[in-house]
Amino acid sequence: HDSRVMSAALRSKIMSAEDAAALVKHGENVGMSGFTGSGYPKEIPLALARHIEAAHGRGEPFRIGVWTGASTAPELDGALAKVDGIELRLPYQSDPVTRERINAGSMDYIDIHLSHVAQFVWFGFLGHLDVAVVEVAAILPDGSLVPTTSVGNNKTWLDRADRIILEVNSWHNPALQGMHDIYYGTQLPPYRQPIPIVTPGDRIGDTTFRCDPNKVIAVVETHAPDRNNTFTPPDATSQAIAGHILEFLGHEVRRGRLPPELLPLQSGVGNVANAVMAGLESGPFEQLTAYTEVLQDGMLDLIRSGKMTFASATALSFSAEKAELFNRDTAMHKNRVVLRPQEISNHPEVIRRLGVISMNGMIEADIYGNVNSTHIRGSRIMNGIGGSGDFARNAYLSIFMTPSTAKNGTLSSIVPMATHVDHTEHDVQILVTEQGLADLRGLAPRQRAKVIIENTAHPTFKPVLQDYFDRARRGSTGQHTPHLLDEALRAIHPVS
Ligand code: 0RQ
Repeated sequence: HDSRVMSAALRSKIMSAEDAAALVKHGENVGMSGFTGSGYPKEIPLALARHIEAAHGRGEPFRIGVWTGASTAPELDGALAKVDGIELRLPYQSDPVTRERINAGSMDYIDIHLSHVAQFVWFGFLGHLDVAVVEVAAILPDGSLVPTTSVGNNKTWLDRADRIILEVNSWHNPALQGMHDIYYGTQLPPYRQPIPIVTPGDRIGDTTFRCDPNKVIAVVETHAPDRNNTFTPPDATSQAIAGHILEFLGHEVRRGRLPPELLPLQSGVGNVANAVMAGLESGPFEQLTAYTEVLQDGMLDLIRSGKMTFASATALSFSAEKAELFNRDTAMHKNRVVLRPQEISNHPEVIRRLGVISMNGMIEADIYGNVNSTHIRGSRIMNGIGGSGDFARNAYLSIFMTPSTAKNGTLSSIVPMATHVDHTEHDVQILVTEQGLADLRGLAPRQRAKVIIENTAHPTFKPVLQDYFDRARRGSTGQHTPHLLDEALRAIHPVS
């Protein structure tokens, strides 16, 4: 695979993953590539985990700060968490072992809006970045780097880290070169300029990463596929949620509030989001575009069928099958797909300008429309806020969706008061469950409660929620957002 390392200077730095990992020291902050199971380093984190385990075996301390784009894979988060090698993790994660450590209180976790991470590093808010470990598809003769299936925060890691370790993964199709758009125009306040993106397909940057060869301390060659997501075929609940959203979008077109080709779509991760994409496949809308964070299977299908003309994202997040397909047909897809740094894919300015239609999953919403995306019972982290806040506040339409119940119907996803709020009532316009859709635009809090309970709550929880609201109307001191604080956070139970 030598041909992927085309810079003679960097070819001399090729070594084993074991030797490269030994260059990372206890207490360092490490910026790793990786975003939803794509583009993460495949071998160095595993080798590092072995070094850490050996150090712990000798009674030596060895823990590092792990900064990424978003979630990664068992070979990165899972392996390092398992050996208790992570002191602090940021931003988004979804690994079960990592989650356990965080919730046990033995790992610190900072849950940051994905668009904020890079600028916080530049501002100096997060401390010093010691090492960057970044997967690339090739090192070009001039030392610039061809990104792989995610861009995430890699530009910032490469610019800011003292030392750089590169994994050159020859599994990726070399035709990836040219698909990325790495913006180098970001300045620090007060010198910032507008981000000149006015349609999802606009290119404003370089196709490769710039990289100071003097900072590169190791190059490791690998050949391994991304660890991708599995999607279950849309079930009845996901299909019902998707159906309500598609009907609503059609209604908005008929009312003249959306153009027939809609506006650029953003869709979150998971099966419900994928079901919405599948619904669009058979729906009436043509010439669709996306300005989103991750490209899932459903969106690739829309691109391949011609329903979607262009998609901008920061990562590909495909099933194994679709990843193989994209890797095979990269040359064909690269005119319709662009991957950008996450500070640009999720940039509030661009999202607001384009008028993005944002659709994200949630854990629960309360009867006034405050949304919890991250916590179980106010204290246990699930994954993190991801990009949902970047999009929700700035979108043309901000939609949140969930099945109306969780844990086999024993818990309601609509509650009197959310135990943790990621998206306030001010950022939430539409709530959808399989029961129906609550359009909250232009409604005052008491009106919102009526529509949310009526349209989105499961029938077995509706009477409990209605009873709470009725009593709050009588007993609450304030009647703007009526609440009974001594019982607002209590778990509610279904009525059979
Ligand atoms: O737990 O796995 O232990 O059974 O939460 O729930 O139903 O599988 O739903 O995969 O769509 O995830 C909000 C977590 C939804 C996700 C969230 C439990 C449930 C299960 C997962 P188990 P489901 P999904 C941009 C958008 C934040 C980031 C974001 C998320 C687990 O969408 O992380 O939006 N969002 N990014 O049982 C108790 C409830 C529950 C509940 C669900 N009401 N009470 N438990 N669960 N509802 C893209 C990116 O940022 C990458």
